[in-house]
Amino acid sequence: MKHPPSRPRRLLVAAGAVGALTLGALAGLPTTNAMAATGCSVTYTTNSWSGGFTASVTVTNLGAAVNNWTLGFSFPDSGQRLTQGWSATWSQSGSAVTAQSASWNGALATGASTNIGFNGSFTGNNPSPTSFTLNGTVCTGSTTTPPPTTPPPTTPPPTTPPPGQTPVQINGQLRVCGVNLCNQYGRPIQLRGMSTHGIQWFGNCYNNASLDALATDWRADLFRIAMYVQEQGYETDPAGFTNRVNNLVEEATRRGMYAMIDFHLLTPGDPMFNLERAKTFFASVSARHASKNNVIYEIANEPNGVSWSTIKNYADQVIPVIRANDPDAVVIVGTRAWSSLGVSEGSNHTEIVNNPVNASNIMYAFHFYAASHRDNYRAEVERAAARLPLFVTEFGTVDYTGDGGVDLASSTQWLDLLDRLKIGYANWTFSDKAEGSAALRPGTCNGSNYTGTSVLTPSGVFMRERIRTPDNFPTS
Ligand code: IDC
Repeated sequence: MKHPPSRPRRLLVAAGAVGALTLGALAGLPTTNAMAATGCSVTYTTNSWSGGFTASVTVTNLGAAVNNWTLGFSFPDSGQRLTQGWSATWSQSGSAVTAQSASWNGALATGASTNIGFNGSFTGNNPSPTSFTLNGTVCTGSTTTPPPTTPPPTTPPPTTPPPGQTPVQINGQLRVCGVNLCNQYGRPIQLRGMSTHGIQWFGNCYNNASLDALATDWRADLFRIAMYVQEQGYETDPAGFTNRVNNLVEEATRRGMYAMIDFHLLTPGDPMFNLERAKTFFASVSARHASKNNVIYEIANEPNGVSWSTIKNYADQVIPVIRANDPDAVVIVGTRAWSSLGVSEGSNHTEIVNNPVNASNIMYAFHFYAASHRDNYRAEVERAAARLPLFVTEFGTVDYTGDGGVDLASSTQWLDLLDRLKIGYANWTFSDKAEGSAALRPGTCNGSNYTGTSVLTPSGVFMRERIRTPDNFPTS
């Protein structure tokens, strides 16, 4: 359910260590008495802990289109320090902070936004800055009194799809109904989309141009955000990775896609190893996104080497943490043996049927790699789908290493089966890694074009073709 806009703010305040400040029209502040019109608005949000904080800064260009930009502001407290920034070149001199655009987010059309961020430290208080400049212009957020020389606002930015047309606008808050995923009209739907690669390695692949292409050229319904826990992931910088995930959820939301937050545990395969991290992470992201209707929580990518009862024990402890903040969101639980419903370790779905997770509105994950997993896995999915709500939160068109050639025949059989059973899926990966499963050709993420097939690998061409066909979501 969508909640009134005031709700997240109250939740944020109740969470204690979180502050939010929005300047200009976005905050619903009166704009009629705004000063002379200027060309930008800035939203500055922080998550702080003892002595440290992460800031998320969204810059919106309300003036003429620019090809690069510099954001400026001053820390109000002398103890505030910038430690590490991303998505821009950050620097601090005295209390003055500047962020210069990166190559991929420098171009901002009129009305376009981009999100950047940094980690900081503080000694006294951690007040948010109250004034920002973009290319030297003070950002008042006003669009109500353009100077006479300013041309009238042009067409909306490409990131704002027509009302009523995005997957989220059509389907709204989702809910598990029997073995299906249902939309706001209580009708079963299938979501089709792409997974990121590890955001610690391929963060540069998720920018305005690539996400626009995913939403409008691929017409994806779903964007899965793979946040590895180990392998240079979350455990190395919990606040930083939480912030990056939050930013990507906001970007998916702006484009009307469902956002799946993947707690990408893999090695070690025992989810209990990461139980406390999972609780901390999901408490934070579920508070932040409680008021949204498009967020799906995937709490354990691929448990392996552990029994189903251990996975269930983990799920029974993590799910209540999410529910406390976001009671109506769908949660997806990984299954035994790399989310194979147990098959890859000689078991099957009946262990789940006999001992289900103690929660409603949940689904179970199934993963496959088409060149490695064939008929016996498909048969098991067909049997399981009659009894359990399933979501294919990750699959590859290649073998289980994530590399090798596309197995077109097996991939087609798999997707035909998922279509028939209305099982949602996310393909591994929307990235330009030099491996068979990556949809983008190596080097694509250094550029600014992500549309069409010339930037795609064979896997990407196949997946785009499958994903961009009309959804025909039921609307009554
Ligand atoms: C693989 C990536 C590869 C990376 C490796 C590191 O494709 O580039 O070096 O992870 O962990 C999964 C996992 C997923 C794997 C993928 C392919 O969820 O993290 O990605 N895979 O091996 N399960 C089955 C296959």
